[in-house]
Amino acid sequence: MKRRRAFSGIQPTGNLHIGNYLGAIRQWVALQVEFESIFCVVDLHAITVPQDPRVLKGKIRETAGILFASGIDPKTVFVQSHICAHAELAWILNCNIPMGWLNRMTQFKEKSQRQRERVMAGLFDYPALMAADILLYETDIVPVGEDQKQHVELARDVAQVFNATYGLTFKIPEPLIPEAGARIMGLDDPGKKMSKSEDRPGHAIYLLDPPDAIRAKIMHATTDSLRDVRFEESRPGIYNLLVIYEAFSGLSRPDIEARFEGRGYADFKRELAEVVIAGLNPLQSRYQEVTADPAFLDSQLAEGGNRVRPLAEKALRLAKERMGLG
Ligand code: ATP
Ligand code: LTN
Repeated sequence: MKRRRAFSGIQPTGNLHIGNYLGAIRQWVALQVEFESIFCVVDLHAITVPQDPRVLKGKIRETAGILFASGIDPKTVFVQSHICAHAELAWILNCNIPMGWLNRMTQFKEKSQRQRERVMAGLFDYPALMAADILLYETDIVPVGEDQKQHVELARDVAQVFNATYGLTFKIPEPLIPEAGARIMGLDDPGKKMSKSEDRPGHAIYLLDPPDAIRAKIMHATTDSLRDVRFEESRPGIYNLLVIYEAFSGLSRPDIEARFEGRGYADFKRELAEVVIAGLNPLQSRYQEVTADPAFLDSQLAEGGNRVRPLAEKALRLAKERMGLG
């Protein structure tokens, strides 16, 4: 029987952090067994906000290297801009997405506030390109963190409207959100999600952070003035740290609370740092190996693109035909 297909994407911007790992990458690794998987380094999404061209190229390799080092099969990874069909289908979908849908996207609202006067049309249109990514591959499931659910829903909506208007063309995808780690918050501000675009030093734990940096960041993480180590959402700082502990240790919430009964925050934070360091250790040591030869890494990405291009081209051809183009 044909395996169902999983598709997801990650932007080659900033430094990947434990939110990206727990909310997305780790889940992708596990899903490879059950699903035929395709993962995309979405460089066209990255340029929806200004990027330094000299940095972007290196970030594409770094992102791919982290995926490979985490246990993603290199054969299933490609770079978005290597396949023209993404931009082309995005344009076609653009002409089928009402402005009102895009106006409701919370990510746009947040990011456009940060960019102020430099908000480009591409940032507003970001969900159309993401819908194209997903719909080009007859995707069944889209494993993402909580923050991307709204975008996956927009992809479903546009696929449904397109199918109803022009005849069956696209498969309708489902989002898949992990149970633990779907939304890791900033260490310095547990009211905001941990994000690559925030560059304050104590905000995020990066996947390539050395052990001492991880210890320092966790010891300085914002908590409250209480003492007991318990999962209570009304105490966002300690709650976020506990969620991180839960995700890396695999222990249940009652077991974690029992373990730290009467021990206080400092003790808990020390132990959390060691759990995170140990959890990232295999990834960090493999990263050096898989990125040692950049030319080889580039060739793996080119091959990844060659493998999936026929699928994308077939889906694009059908969409164009349905609309009476060309
Ligand atoms: P940016 O802040 O620049 O938008 P990002 O940190 O959100 O970047 P992306 O490349 O947009 O990173 O996201 C890659 C994947 O990581 C997505 O599936 C996203 O849902 C997930 N993700 C991002 N941040 C978090 C977080 N704080 N907690 C859990 N999952 C996250
Ligand atoms: N918007 C996503 C990245 C992304 C994506 C996709 C995820 C681009 N295309 C297709 C899933 C499917 C993000 O910012 N994390």
